[in-house]
Amino acid sequence: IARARAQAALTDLRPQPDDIAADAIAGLSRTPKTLPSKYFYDAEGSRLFEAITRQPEYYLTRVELALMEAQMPSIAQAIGDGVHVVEFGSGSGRKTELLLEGLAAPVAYTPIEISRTALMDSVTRLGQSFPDVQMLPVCADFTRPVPLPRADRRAHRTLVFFPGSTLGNFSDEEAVRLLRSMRGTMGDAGCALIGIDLDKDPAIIEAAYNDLAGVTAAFTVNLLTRLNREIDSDFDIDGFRHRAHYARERMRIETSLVSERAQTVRIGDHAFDFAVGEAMHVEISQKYTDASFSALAAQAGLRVTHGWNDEGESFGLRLLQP
Ligand code: AVJ
Repeated sequence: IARARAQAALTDLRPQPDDIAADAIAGLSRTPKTLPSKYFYDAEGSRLFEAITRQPEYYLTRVELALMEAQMPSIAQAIGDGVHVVEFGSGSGRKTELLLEGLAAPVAYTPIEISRTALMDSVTRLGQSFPDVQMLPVCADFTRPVPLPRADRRAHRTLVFFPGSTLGNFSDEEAVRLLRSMRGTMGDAGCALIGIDLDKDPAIIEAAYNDLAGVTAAFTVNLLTRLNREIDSDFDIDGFRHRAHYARERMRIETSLVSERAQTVRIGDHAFDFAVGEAMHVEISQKYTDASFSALAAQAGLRVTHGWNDEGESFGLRLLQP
């Protein structure tokens, strides 16, 4: 019965399945060559990302969690009661628990997630810990506008939750588009709580994306393993090396796979030539200052009304309102 109920609550917006081969061919046809970072997260990629968050150099997750733990009363006060929490991505983890625990009487929780399994795992787990919170999962691509399921009448405000500095994986243009879509989801009375990694000493940032154990390198190279398995590509896994560099002028980590030698990669009947040392762009992780983040939010019609940083000013949470 519990299972039937959970399924009845699912809003399935039938996200279009990705055309991974077409995306890879389009990316490799560009100069410089690129591959979309959204394809990092297959089962192995998700496992490797979890392992990254436990590396000593990768401060982001640890600092954000500690920040939420320390500031939750103040965050809850700024947000108020009777909220419908809408998380962009599936929150099965500690951050979502801290938010639902710390808010004053949250009414409903909607994770928006493209993977049906990740989505249902998240609401099953959280539904057990928060029996009084209505679980209203939506299976959709959160980069497109998503109509929300109607929550209980006690919900009078929508809170969009987007932790982890995941916004940083989008270009400024894409980030503004995403923030605009959040603005639409939250409505005039709503707000958004967003986690952002802050600009700081480049050595600290670069170390976070070049951990000594090599977990981030394995995460990056796993993209090629996944493509070889899922599309008809023949990347030589040992022929490419992970490189993550902090481009200070652009305030972002730029991650590439660098070709170790001159080589040709085939996808179906397409062939792509790589020069020795040629860098294929695979990911950006944008860092922010107060000024750069406010400017980005402003382009989406949002104001930063509250902000919390850890003591080291390393990571921040921002509350945005129309
Ligand atoms: C998923 C955006 C939080 O960019 O820091 C971590 C992904 N990539 N190490 C980030 C990632 C390499 C991560 N986020």
